[in-house]
Amino acid sequence: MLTLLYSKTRLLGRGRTLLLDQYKRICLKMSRSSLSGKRLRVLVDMDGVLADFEGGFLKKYRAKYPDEPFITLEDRRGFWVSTQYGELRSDLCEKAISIWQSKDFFIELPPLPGGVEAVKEMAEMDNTDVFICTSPIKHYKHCPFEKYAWVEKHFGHDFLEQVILTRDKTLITGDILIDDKPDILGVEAKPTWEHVLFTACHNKHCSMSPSQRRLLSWSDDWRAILDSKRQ
Ligand code: DGP
Ligand code: MG
Repeated sequence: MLTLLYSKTRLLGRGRTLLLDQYKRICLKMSRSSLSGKRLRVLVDMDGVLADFEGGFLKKYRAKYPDEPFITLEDRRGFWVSTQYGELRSDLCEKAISIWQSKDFFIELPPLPGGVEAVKEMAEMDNTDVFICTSPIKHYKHCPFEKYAWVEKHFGHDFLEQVILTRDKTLITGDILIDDKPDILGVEAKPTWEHVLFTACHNKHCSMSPSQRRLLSWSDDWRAILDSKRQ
């Protein structure tokens, strides 16, 4: 297959060698997976798992609206920040939304402790593929660009290959999805992955089904969770 690609690329001219690099990388990945049997595919969420969405939001909200009431991280309940702010006072819902729709919100989110290091370690593990699987907000002016920029900033340019932007994570196949959203729903009723709930200020009080597992933080034993899924 590679020989074919080489000759095809020569015909296409030198300017296409970048394409060849891309093909080579894909072929290498394909041959690695067929030679070594089943590889573990780990999907890792970004906001609330790798990037501190809640802390970043509160800091910018308080800076922009210093005279308005706010909700401490201790008092956060429910996944949707805007819903809880709207319950506090109806106009605060829009004010909350204005924070994450602003330029530089996503790129400036601080990393959560240990997350970047853990994902880099996972990516180096034998028979393991790791992808950052994140849902962009529908106000797309800044968010998708800044999510890529965040990954490049903290993981380096090559890791952009591992980014999956989707509003529906049930469509993505994988063995594990580490995510702070308690209910991950979409068009696929039976996703292939096991959802491991990453503990966050908004979900720590949530009750869970006995079979569901949590990762309390990146200091928790994520390696054991990965190992439990290996054949
Ligand atoms: P994810 O972490 O991939 O599940 O992405 C969820 C996104 O939704 C993340 O950017 C945080 C954002 N988010 C949190 N609260 C709200 C909210 O109340 N409204 C909207 N539109 N987005 C929110
Ligand atoms: Mg999240």
